[in-house]
Amino acid sequence: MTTWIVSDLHLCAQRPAVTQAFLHWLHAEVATAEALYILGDFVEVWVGDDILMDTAYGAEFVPIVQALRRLSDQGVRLFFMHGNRDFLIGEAFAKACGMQILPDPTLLMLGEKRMLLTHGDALCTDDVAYQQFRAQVRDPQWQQAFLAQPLQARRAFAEQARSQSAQTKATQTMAIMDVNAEAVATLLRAYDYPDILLHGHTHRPAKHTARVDGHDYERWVLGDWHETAQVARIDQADMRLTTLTLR
Ligand code: LP5
Ligand code: MN
Repeated sequence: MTTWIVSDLHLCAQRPAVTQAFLHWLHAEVATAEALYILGDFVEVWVGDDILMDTAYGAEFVPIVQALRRLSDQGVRLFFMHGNRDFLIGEAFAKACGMQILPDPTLLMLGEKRMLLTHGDALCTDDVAYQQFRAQVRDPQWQQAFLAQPLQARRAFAEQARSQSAQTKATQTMAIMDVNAEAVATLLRAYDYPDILLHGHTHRPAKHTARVDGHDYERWVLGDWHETAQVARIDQADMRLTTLTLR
């Protein structure tokens, strides 16, 4: 049976074709799979699970929740890890979808192989402004205070954060916004040198091979979802990056 690992779908009402393609793919491929791992930035922006109750803003998520829930009820195991856009996805949303929230990072055993899964943003340590922002918004107290604000106010903050982020990114080099080699090495050491490190976030799909402390490893980078999506497909010993065509 197949295990799928995807990342960075950035689902939103502004790009209905991607949501449609995702729903179609769930039905066509994931329904017969063993498991699906979504490694963050599943949605473009998430400001709290109560958005599901909002008739105006929650509507776009209803078919997504229903489709995931159907798969979960049929026995497909669904896992979710937070990204930098949807770190506020909580247990209520996860439960509605039938997904289990995983810590970042999470080690996955695939037969003989050990694969470490992460969103990838924590590895971009050269991006100092982002790491400061991350430390703030991942703080449980900050999240509690943020979630206590009215939905409209949270949406407005998120919009400001998005436009500030776009401005900041325009002034930064690609190198600063990529993973830092020493951060990768530190993570691999901490997990006793997994065979594969798999992440998204940078939207630079690739398979890198490298070596740390004398241990060979592969770093698989998943892509974001547009006309195509680079995802990981695992069928027992056969583990590969593959491209989905999203129509
Ligand atoms: O997301 P992307 O691809 O644009 O860039 C990321 C980093 N930026 C972010 C910020 C998110 O995009 C913001 C949206 C998250 C919404 C979540 C809920 C609401 C939270 C509300 C917070 C107040 O993740 C970007 C990296 C880039 O990846 C590459 O790795 O460089 O990081 C930055 O741009 C760093 C900036 O300094 C982040 C600035 C956000 C500032 C928020 C303050 C606005 C609130 C104003 C209140 C008066
Ligand atoms: Mn991301």
